[in-house]
Amino acid sequence: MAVLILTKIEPTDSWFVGLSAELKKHKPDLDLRIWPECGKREEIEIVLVWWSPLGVMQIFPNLKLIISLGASVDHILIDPDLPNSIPIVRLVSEGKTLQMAEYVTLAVLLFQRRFIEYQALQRSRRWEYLPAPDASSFTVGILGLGILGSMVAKKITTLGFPVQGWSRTPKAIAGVNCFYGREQLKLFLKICRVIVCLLPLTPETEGILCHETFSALPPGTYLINVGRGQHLVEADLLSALDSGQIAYACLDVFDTEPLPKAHLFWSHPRIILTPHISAPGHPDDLADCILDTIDCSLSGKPLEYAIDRNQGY
Ligand code: NDP
Ligand code: OXD
Repeated sequence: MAVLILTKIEPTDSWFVGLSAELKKHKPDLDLRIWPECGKREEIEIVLVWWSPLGVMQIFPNLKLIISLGASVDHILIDPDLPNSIPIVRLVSEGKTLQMAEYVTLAVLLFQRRFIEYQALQRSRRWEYLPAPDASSFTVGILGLGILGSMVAKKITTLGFPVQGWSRTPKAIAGVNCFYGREQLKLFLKICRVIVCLLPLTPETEGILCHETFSALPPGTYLINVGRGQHLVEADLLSALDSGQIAYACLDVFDTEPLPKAHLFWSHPRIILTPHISAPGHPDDLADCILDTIDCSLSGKPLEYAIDRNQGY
């Protein structure tokens, strides 16, 4: 039984090198191969995927399990030749979840305590006081209350921010005002001072960060997008920043990654951006999760983070 890492990213990328080393360290007898050096195709039973070249997954006749090397699976489901009926499991680890909670908490605090404006003042050597709203009046709204959204909600409530969340199905989370479904979206947006996108990318959620959504927010709301670049209609964000409907945006994900050098977002004074690093996880922790999933699959146990292909996440 061989396991293949399948990605378009250079195999020399440090994240992949770190992960491969940890997998070998945790399980020295693992037959781990890295695309395109896959050896005999019929020996590959498990693929570890992050943006695979399209059409490749169908060439392994004995494939039994697809493991995403991220929390998301949109990069797998876009393959038109994806083999049917093979379970797809996403990568969920405590380390990744905590990193996401740290990232979003940091961005919320940067906005609430007006650090970006202070940075601009610093550049022009101006000593000025900017009043900051109390946390208790700064409602944080989280789109997506899954593994990541619910942990972010939990961490942020401990700092005294009112937190509300929106999901597809009803939820009950202590301390979080929960909304669900398209019918409740506008009601949810109405009092948010910050919105955080932690949705999976599906046909229902694509383009959700658009003019209509921004218009339902109070003027001067802050945006944090850590979901997917395709959730955001970029032109609508630029207009909302121009009009002040969105005050500032913190973006970690983009329609095209890496973000093209000429893109307007790089130098926009009211955008802070990071290169998809909010929650990469720790290689040893990720290797543990991957090997646990492989063990479960081989011993026929239920796969905890298997996705529902019909829902797309
Ligand atoms: P989960 O699958 O655990 O949670 C997804 C949440 O989104 C659920 O609450 C779900 O609702 C909700 N949702 C899905 N579709 C809709 C919809 N149509 N309307 C309203 N709510 C909806 O995912 P995770 O929390 O683990 O991850 C979320 C996303 O975060 C990933 O898919 C990925 O895109 C992004 N991510 C980004 C990273 C980065 O580095 N920037 C790192 C990791 C993840 P319900 O609970 O009702 O099913
Ligand atoms: C992702 C991840 O899905 O980094 O973006 O896990």
